[in-house]
Amino acid sequence: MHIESVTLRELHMPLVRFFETSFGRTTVRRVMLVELELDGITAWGECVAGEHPYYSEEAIGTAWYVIQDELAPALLGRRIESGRDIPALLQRVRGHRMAKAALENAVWEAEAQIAKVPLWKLLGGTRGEIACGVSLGIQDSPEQLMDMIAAELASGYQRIKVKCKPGWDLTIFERIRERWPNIVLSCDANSAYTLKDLEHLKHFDPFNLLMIEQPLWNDDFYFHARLQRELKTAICLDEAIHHSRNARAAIELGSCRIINVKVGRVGGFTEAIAVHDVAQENKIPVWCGGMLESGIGRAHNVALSSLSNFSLPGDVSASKRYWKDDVIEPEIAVSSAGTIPLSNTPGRGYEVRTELIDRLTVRKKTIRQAAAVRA
Ligand code: OSB
Ligand code: MG
Repeated sequence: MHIESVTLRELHMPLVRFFETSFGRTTVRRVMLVELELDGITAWGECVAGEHPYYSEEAIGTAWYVIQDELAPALLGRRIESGRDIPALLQRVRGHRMAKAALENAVWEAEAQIAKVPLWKLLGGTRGEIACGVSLGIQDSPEQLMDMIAAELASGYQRIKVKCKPGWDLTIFERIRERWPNIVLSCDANSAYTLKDLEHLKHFDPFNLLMIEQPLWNDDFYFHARLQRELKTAICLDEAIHHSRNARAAIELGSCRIINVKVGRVGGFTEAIAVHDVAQENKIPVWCGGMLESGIGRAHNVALSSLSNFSLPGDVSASKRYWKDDVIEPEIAVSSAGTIPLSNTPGRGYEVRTELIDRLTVRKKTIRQAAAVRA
C-alpha cells in the first residue's frame, strides 16, 4: 500500500444528551476524523482526543498539529504492508497516541478492505457478538440518573457504569442498590480521589461493584497497588495504561485486577492487541472503553471487542445514545440481549455517510506527499 493523501477533518456533533465526568461536561463533541486515500481506496480513522487536554495530554488541537506536521509526512510515500507496520514508522514522535491511532487504525481498515476480510477477523477476533454496557455521566440530580438506569436496563444493557466523584458516590450507589440489588454495576472516578480518601473508598466495598475505574492519579501504578490491597472491590485502570509494558507493570505490582482497553489511548490496534495479550497471559480480563466516538471509532471498538479476552461488557453502546444521525450506516444498534453482532462484510462492516460528514465538517485539510516535508 502507498498512502496518497491524508485528509483531516473536524466535525461538530451535538450529543443527544450531555456527558459529564469528574473533569467536566461535554454537550457538543468535536470529532476528528482522518481519511486516507491509498491504492484507489478510501479508509477512515477517528482521533478520540477530547476538546481539552483533561482526560489525557492530547486534545483535538495537538492531534491536528502532530498529524499534519509530523505523522502524515512520516507515512506519505512509504511502502506499507499492514497496520502493524505503522508504529515503527511513527515511533520517532513520542506520545501523541490518539493521533497515531487514528492513522494506524485507518491503515488496518484499508488492509481489511484489500484482503476482503472483516476488520475484526484481521485483528484476530473470535466472538460473533460482543457484550455491551453503558457509561452514565454525572447528572443534575440523582432522580435523573435513576431514570436513565431504568431506561438502559430496559434496553438490555448488561452492565451499568456510573461516573463518580466526591459527593456523587456513596449516596448514589445506595439509591441504585436499593432499587436494583443485583445488577452488574461499576463506577469510574477518572482520578477524582487521592490516598487521603482511603477510608472513604473502603465504603464502596459493600455495594458489590464489579470494579472501580481509575480512582487515583491518571499516571499512577504504585498507589493504586496500595489501594487495591485495602479494597475488596477490583480496581480497573483506564488513564494509566498507555501500552503493554504499562499493563505488565500494573499487573505485576497488583495495581488493578481488570484493564480498560481504549485503542486511542494506547496508540492503535497493534498496541491494543498487545495489551489484550499481556492481560490474557496473566488472567486479567479486559473490556473496551469508549470516548464518545462517532460511528467510525465506534465500529473500530466493536471490531476490537471481538478478541477473546474482552470478556467483560464494554462501554460500546448504540449510536442513538449519542447521536441523532451517526456518520455510518447502518448505525450501531444493540439487541435486547445487550449485544452487538459482528458483521461479515469486508473492512469496517459499516458504510461511511460521506455527505453527512461533509455537512458536519467545520475544518478540513488534505496533506499530500508533494507538500510533505521529507525526512
Ligand atoms: O473514562 O471512560 C472514560 C468518555 C470520555 C472520556 C473518558 C471516559 C468516557 C466514558 C464514556 O466513560 C464512554 C462512552 O460511552 O463512550
Ligand atoms: Mg474511564
